[in-house]
Amino acid sequence: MEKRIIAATKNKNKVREFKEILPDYDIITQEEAGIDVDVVEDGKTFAENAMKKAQAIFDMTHIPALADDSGLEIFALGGEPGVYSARYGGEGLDDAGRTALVLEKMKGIDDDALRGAQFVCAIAFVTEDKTYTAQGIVEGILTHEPRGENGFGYDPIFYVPEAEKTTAEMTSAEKNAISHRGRALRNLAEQL
Ligand code: ITT
Repeated sequence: MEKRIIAATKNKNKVREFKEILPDYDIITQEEAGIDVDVVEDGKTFAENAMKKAQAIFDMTHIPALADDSGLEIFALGGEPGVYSARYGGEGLDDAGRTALVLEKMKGIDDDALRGAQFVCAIAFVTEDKTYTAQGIVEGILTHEPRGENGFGYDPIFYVPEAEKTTAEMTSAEKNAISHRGRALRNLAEQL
């Protein structure tokens, strides 16, 4: 199978992790392919949104297109922010603002047993003759304050008990070994 893939994402951190997790593939960015589109993410599920992104970029390029729709589901908040993870609290917030908002919403919920959350990653890979899907999940506990400088998004507040670290305190190799994205992409690789 052709090893060249286009990453159907505008998130540079996702592209970096795609390359780390799938070193055998030649992964190019939308920027490198000269594409600047914002695919409307109006699906109700991660899987639906991943499919929309991969299909749209494949249709424009005819290069096998890999999309990731992912996010943080907090059990005590009924699964919020979920598919809205990237825009939680509105467009004006950055990663630090969104993690602060999560910590604010979790104020008063002090027992770790009630601070459970999961990162979910849905992958869609659209090629000329076949479409593949995969999903990965990692469970953790929300911290009370940000910890660690690595990763992106909600990593500084996502503590993984088995590792005794937040995903922002892990090296990228450590994170990829247990992460929702690592699990989903390794599952995809097995299908290819
Ligand atoms: P694209 O749609 O262009 O791929 P995006 O950042 O908007 O980029 P999503 O809609 O899938 O992507 O939103 C995912 C958000 O969930 C992301 O912006 C982070 O806030 C959060 N997230 C996903 N994976 C994460 C990870 O590994 N570590 C920390 N936060 C993560």
